[in-house]
Parts: sequence; C-alpha cells; structure tokens
Amino acid sequence: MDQSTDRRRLRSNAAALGSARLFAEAQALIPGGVNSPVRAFKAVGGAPRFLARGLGARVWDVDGDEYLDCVGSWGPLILGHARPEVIAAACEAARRGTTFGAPTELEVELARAIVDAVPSIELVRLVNSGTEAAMSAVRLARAYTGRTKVVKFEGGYHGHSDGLLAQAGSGLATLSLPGSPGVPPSWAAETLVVPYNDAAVAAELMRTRGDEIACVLVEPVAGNMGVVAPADGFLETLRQATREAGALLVFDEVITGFRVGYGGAQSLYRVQPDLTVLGKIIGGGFPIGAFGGPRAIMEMLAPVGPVYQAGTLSGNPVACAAGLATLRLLAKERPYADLDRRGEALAAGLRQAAARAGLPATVNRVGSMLTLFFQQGPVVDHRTAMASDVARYAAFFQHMLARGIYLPPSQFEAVFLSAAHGDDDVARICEAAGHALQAVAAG
Ligand code: KE4
Repeated sequence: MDQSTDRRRLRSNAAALGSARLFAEAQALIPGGVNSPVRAFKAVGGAPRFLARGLGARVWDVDGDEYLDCVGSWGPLILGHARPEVIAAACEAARRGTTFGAPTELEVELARAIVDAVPSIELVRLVNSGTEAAMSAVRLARAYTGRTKVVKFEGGYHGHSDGLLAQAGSGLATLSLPGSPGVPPSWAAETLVVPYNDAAVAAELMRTRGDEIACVLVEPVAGNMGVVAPADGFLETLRQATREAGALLVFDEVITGFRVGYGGAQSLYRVQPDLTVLGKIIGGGFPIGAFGGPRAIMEMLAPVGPVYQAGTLSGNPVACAAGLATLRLLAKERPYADLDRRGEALAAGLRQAAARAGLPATVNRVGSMLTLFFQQGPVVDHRTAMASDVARYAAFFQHMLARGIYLPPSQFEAVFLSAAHGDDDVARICEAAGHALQAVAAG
C-alpha cells in the first residue's frame, strides 16, 4: 500500500464519522439526506463526505480531511473554489443589498458579457437554474413555432422539468415514457427521444415529423452520460435539419457554456443554434441560469410578448456580481489552452494507469471535462455508455477518495478541472489513479 493511504485511510474512517453523523441527521430532515440526488453517493456506496470549505483546487470535509476536487460543484467553478476576486465581488454586492425585485446595473452588465461572448445571443433572460432556463427555452420555442413536440437525446439531461424528464419508449422516436413518476404520460408524449450522435435518425425524424417539432434540444457536448463529444457532422446535421423543418435548434450549454471555450461549444464547433441555455459558470458559484437568442424570438417573452416567464430572484445582483467577475477573469486570463493541456495530461495519465493495471478503460475528453469509462469503448452515446462497469467505477471512486481525490460519485458524470488545478495536481491525480486502478484490478 502506498504511504499516502495509511494516514488517510485511518482518517477516512474518522472522516466518515463526521460525515456519517451529519448524513444520519440530514436523512431525518431532508429526503435522502441531500438536496440533489447524485450527492448521496448511491452509485458508489458509503456516506457522502459533508464538505466544509473549498479553496482553489481543494476542498475539506467536516473532519478536516483534504481532497483534490475533480467535481467543482458539477461545473460552475472553472476558476476553482473561493477565487478572491469572485468572493470580493459577491461580498461587495451583498453589502449593498442582496435582492431588490427590481432591475439592477449588475444584471445589465452580466447580460452584456454573455451577449458579447456567445455569437448566437442578441437578447438573454436570466433565471435561477439550468432547469428553469431549459424549461423556459422550450416554452419559448413552442410559442415561436406554434408546435408542441420537442426532440431530445437519450442520455441528455436538461434539468428536471416535467416535459424533459422523458425517456425513450420502445422504439426510436416513438411514444416517450415519463422519466419519473409524477410526470403525466401525456406530457412525456410531447417529447421524442432519439440516440445521441445518430445524425441519420435525427435527420429522418425531422424529415418525417418536422412539421410537429418546435425544437431539438441537445447538449452540444454531452456531459450527463459521462462526457461524449459530438460526432463529426452531428451538430451540423441538426442545424441543417431543423432549419429545413422550421424547428428551432436549442443548445443546452449549461455545462459547456464558458467551459469548453469563452464562446461555448457553439464557438468551438462553429454551429450556431437558435436558442442557447446557460447556467453554472455564469453564476460564479451562485444559483443562476439563462437562455438567449435572436431578438425576434426572445422578444416573444413577457413583458414585450405574450410568453410568460418570471422569477423573484432572476438576475439576482449577488449572483450577477459573482458571474460577472468570473466571466471577466475568463476573458482576461483565457485559461482554455492550459485547461485543455492539463485535461489531456490527465486523460493520458488515466489511460496509461488503466493499461498498466490491465483494466479495459476509455477516456472521453473535451477541454477540461472528461470521463474515465470502465469499458473498452468507444463510448459514443447513451447505449454504449451504459455498457460501462459501474461496480469497477464505484471501487475506483472509493480508492481515489481514500487517496484524497474527490471524483464525481457516478460513472455517468464528468470530471471538471479548474484553472486552479496545477500540473502538480494533475500529476498527483494520475499517481493516485495508478494505485487505485491496481487495487481495482486486484479486486
Ligand atoms: P440545474 O437546474 O441543476 O442548475 O441545471 C440543470 C442542467 C441542465 N442542463 C445540463 C446540461 C446540466 O448538466 C444540468 C445539471 N447538471 C447536473 C450534473 N450533471 C447537476 C448536478 C445535480 O443535479 O446535482
């Protein structure tokens, strides 16, 4: 056993005590003890670590155990935890009042930064979560086109609004089924689900049923089945097929917006959607979402147009201050080349470690978001992603946690590196993975 685990393993038991105690208390007060299901560690086992503090690339749990953070709150923290300039901006805004329910200058400045950065956005509406942004974008697309059907992709996640919690039915693009109890079948039936990266199926659907379809909603880089990059031509095909059918193309860039480049995936892949959904990074760690597009579409929204959408805390000045500080730092520092280089170093290190351990593994990566799938691969869509060995992932997760590396507690999520992760941090993650994968292989 490498020395790094002795102390931690002892501490990790101790650490579990603190987290386990809190988890027990939490479960008596909050469903499943968490406010979002993936945090409960159900896919990897054990009690979730209750985190107490974060700084840069690191987090500490309630017992003071330190971890290199590879989750980054599921994407928002591209600059790392508690970046001083972001904290200062949020504190300064909060000292002037946390919310007014009235327009403020900060939301104008954040809107300007988004419009300047994202090519397809002329007007943007700020909301409070990615779920709210995606839900609202779909309502707007339905109003603009006068159609009701929405196309989404297997393995795509766009928040938990009823209509978007739909899963593929028996056949491709046939009657979708509710993705959760509580979603009326009639609502799920308005959503057509097709395989990600299958341009032919999507194009055929648009040819045959395009006149029913309000929009095609897609993660331009999938992050919710694990990371899956768009196949060559996939996004271009969706763009052409939606245009020909008179349907809107909606890019869900909640993860990829300002993550895979300052202009998001639409700039990286040079495909312009009609509407863009944003979240995470644009709030700098505070609750936020946004959706935007051409004036002709966006001005259908109240109070200009008839499409109703609203929110008490939409455009919240503290969230806008943190988001604006984040975007301004990204614009000034342009960390993307470093993020890409370190992302590739991590991917290569994980591939080498898996090969040394004799474990079938494939790593998908776009910039600083990546997933190690426990299977030979390739992983190109939901069906192939689901063939991964989730038990091995769970074992890998626990071995890495014991070595002070905090990975996403699910095979089907993304590792996120931040600008605060240095070369030495990447090397440490790779070194820990070498030991962890040997331990997984040894069973
Ligand atoms: P929120 O409502 O969680 O802010 O955003 C929903 C959403 C929309 N679109 C995409 C592409 C997303 O990835 C998300 C949320 N992402 C998940 C993690 N994959 C959030 C983590 C969680 O649910 O706790």
